[in-house]
Amino acid sequence: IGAACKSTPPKKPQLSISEDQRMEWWRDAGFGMFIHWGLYAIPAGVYKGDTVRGNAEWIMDKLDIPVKEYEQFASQFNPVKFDAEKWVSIAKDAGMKYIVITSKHHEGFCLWDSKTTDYDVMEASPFNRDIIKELAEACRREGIKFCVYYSIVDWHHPQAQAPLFPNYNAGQRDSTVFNPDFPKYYENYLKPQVKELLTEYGDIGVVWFDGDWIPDYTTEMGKELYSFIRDLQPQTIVNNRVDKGRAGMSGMNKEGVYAGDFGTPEKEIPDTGMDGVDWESCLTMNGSWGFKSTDHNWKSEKTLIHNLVEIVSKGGNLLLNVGPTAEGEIPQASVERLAAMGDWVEVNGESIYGAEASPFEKPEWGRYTIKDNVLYAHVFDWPADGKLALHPEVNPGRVSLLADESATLKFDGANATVELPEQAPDDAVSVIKIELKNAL
Ligand code: FHN
Repeated sequence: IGAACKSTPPKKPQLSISEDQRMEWWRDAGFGMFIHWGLYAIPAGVYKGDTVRGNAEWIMDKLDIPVKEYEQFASQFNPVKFDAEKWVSIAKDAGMKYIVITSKHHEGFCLWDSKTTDYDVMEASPFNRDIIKELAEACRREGIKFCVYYSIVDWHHPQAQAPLFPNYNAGQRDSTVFNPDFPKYYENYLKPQVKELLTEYGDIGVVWFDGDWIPDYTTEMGKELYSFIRDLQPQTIVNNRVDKGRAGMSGMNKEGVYAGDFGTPEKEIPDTGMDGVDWESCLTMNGSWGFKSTDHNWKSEKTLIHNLVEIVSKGGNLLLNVGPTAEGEIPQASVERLAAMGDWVEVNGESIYGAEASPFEKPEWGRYTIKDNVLYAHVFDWPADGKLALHPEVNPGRVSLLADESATLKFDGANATVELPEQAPDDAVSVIKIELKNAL
């Protein structure tokens, strides 16, 4: 009989993977790039002579720009200098292992070709290129995990708007305002968009939700969305802002049962680590997530390296932000700092990747990390007397300076002190590798 009967291939069983298996690459990665990019890069914090206070990506809300007026930026969005390969190599050279890009921020403009809306880079802008697709492919070519940020808040969609301010999104700031149509937005717009991102762009490392604070979004939706993603890509990690557990900018969950795989401290580093809790501090290099033309208050590379070491020494990850310009370039000030971080990580990365918090209190002169029974002493400030007093429980074998193996370090076992090389190195952070005789 004609064509052979086509048997439908057996449905691939969804691999049920454990949480530890799912989190393994992320726990080892330690360091990722956050990218805040959207129409807000065009005003870059300034509109009709007014400069937005704080984050530039909030300009639509903070300067009360009506939806119809803000939409005009879409026709101006033409980042001709966007080069996904270049962005990925900047991240990779910095020692970053994953990239999280704002696929859709609160403004509602989608950086991918969505079938749910024309308010996206393919339909509404002259750029007409699928940015999410290009970045995902560049990440895969370079072995960097591709991840997406997705905003639950949507200042452009009428069913996600606060009804008291039909043309403004200012109502989003009023946490008592409810939009009766929000469940329709959630079911018919938000979920289909998340499904597009999880089914049309290959493996997604992390879905980084944001906008969890709006009253219309419920914990029932959050838990359902988490399971929805788990079904689409069992290996994908989801942050805690998918649900309603986050206790403010500290980023950790309050008491209760909430969905999400890791906590999200924002623009801050927790005082201490938390045993058994996965968390990631997201930090900016200046004061704004989105590109802000007037904000030149850049953190030094030394501060950024200290931030990375501090976070890893407490068992967390650092998600460090860049805000590309409307032309599609990562600001030079960010590029320079990331290159300097990369130089440091190239020499000292073994004390960061896969390293964990040590059982010791942080010493005055710096921070400890630990991995495979090796203690890494990160020296922020060299003591004047050249003697690093180590924790009395430290019982090392060999000690060496990661940056300069030739430097002689004397170890006085009795007092657990490491003597420094004659000339203290001028690295932002020097790392002493202390091989421990006994497992801690
Ligand atoms: O409102 C957003 C803000 O624009 C930015 O995206 C940060 C990044 O974590 N999250 C929200 C503020 O908490």
